Amino acid sequence: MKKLKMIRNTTNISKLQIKRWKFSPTLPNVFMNGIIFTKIVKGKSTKSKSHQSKLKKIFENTYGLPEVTFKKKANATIAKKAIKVAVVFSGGQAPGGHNVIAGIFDGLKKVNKKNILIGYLGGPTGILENKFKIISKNVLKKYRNTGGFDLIQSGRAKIETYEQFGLIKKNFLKNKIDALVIVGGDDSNTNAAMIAEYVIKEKLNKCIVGIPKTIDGDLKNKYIETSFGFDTATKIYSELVGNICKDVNSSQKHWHFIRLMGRSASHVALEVGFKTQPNIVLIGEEVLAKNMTLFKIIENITDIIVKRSEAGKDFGVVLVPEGLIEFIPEIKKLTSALNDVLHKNSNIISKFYSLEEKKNFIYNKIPNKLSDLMISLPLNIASQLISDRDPHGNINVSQIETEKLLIEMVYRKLFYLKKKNKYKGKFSPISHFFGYEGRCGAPSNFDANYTYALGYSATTLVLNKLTGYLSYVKNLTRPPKQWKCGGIPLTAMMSMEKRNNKNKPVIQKTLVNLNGNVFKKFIKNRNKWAIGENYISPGPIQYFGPSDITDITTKTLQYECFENNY
Ligand code: FBP
Repeated sequence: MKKLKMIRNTTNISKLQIKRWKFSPTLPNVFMNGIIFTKIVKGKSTKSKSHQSKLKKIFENTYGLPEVTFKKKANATIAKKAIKVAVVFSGGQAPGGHNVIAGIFDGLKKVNKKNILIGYLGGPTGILENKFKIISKNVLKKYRNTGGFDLIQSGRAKIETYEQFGLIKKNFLKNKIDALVIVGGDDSNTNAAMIAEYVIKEKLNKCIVGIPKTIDGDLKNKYIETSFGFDTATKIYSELVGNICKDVNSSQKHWHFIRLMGRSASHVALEVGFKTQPNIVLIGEEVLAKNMTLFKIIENITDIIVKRSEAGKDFGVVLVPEGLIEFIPEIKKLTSALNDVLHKNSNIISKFYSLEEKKNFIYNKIPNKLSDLMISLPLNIASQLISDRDPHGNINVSQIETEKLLIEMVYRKLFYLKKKNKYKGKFSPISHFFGYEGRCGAPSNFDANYTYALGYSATTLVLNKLTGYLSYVKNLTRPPKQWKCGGIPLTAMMSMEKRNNKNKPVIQKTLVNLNGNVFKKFIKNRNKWAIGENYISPGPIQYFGPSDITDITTKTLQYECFENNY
């Protein structure tokens, strides 16, 4: 009877999920047995890479704090007074989020059973609207090691107005919150830095810490080796791309143009490129550095298509990073002009009923050269470029079908070459976009362990009242027990950027380093990949089995670790 009830309760749950609930993440030695035996070692004071004096003025209380590392000590940290901690997800989903919560929860409970964890619902809006859920052992049970952010959801609200800070203060006091952990990418951790500065200024005695999340892999620097979610998401995309490579090599009749998520940096495309070895991998950062026009990109792609066709191969696979569009010099100028017009005229534009009205208004407000470019673009792309920006002022690149733009332009170019008798092949393109498919996947062993450790590390920062820090876990290419944990001041990673037409402090994204190991390795291989069929099909993520297939992390991290001597 008991068994029957259990089966009934789990009819919408896969067997894999049930097995994964039982996976017990391995903690770094500093948190052995789940107990926080840590001593805080403070390093030298930090400074931002750029805009030091401006940032110092904005972050009077949190600028220049020292890096902190955790060392093991003989006695466990014991907190006599119970505390109440809140956690919030902010921005796009990334595999492993639930384990961050599990790490914070378990860390808190080990220190004092009476500690409470609540989760704000729907992202930062939940803090403003005071919508939350109490995280209990029972609630959490079914979310351990699972993908998604569905336990408390997420959102992209930007925290910047006086009224918003007032609401945060009110709700913190009302709920007697001692600390807030913000799990997010560059924009969300910028929110964390602003709130941290505010709570100190207001003498609220609250602790604010951040956790580095984003599948894009661009929240990394000398302190943060990778953001969580990148490992799992790129493994999922690699499986899909690898399958397409197999398919294309079997039917030998299509060109697949596959756009991969990553709103700015091309880390995802590069990683998937290494794992699957397709014929072409476009890298946005290279396009920018070489000032490559759209025309030039199309020429490069068609050169390869023609060469392969001459060898009797009218098929291939092209990877397109979604952020590419904003790296193309003329489109970069165009989007920047559009951002200004959209921001300055948001009230008027919101009243337009039709897309045509919106377009006419906008085209008249940008320089002639740019409106000519806009008119030359395929209609769907032009409309996507003028769609609403996110609350942080970013263009929603996930909605721009760059792969279709490339297909159309390549098609035009091949048509022209055919007329000139320079191309005799058959171009049969198929477009794909892999983005949302990877963001909520069940976390790989790496991400499950990493996020759990990040949660523990955040709890340690909270217990030590280290406000304005980002939790970190390093040494990630070694086994989890050897990982090192600590915190880095959020302000050390900031710079000033133009957003919504104003200069604002933001956490700096790290783009693909064209002088780094990862890109150099790619350059060495890409000509071979272009002409041959060196395709790899890595298959699905493995959760059980030998450690060399279940626990290996990304090529990016392995190459970077070699380069930086981690
Ligand atoms: P974060 O930077 O918030 O982690 O989000 C990354 C991302 O997955 C991008 O790759 C993508 O462009 C964007 O989110 C899509 O966002 P949305 O979920 O709002 O469509």
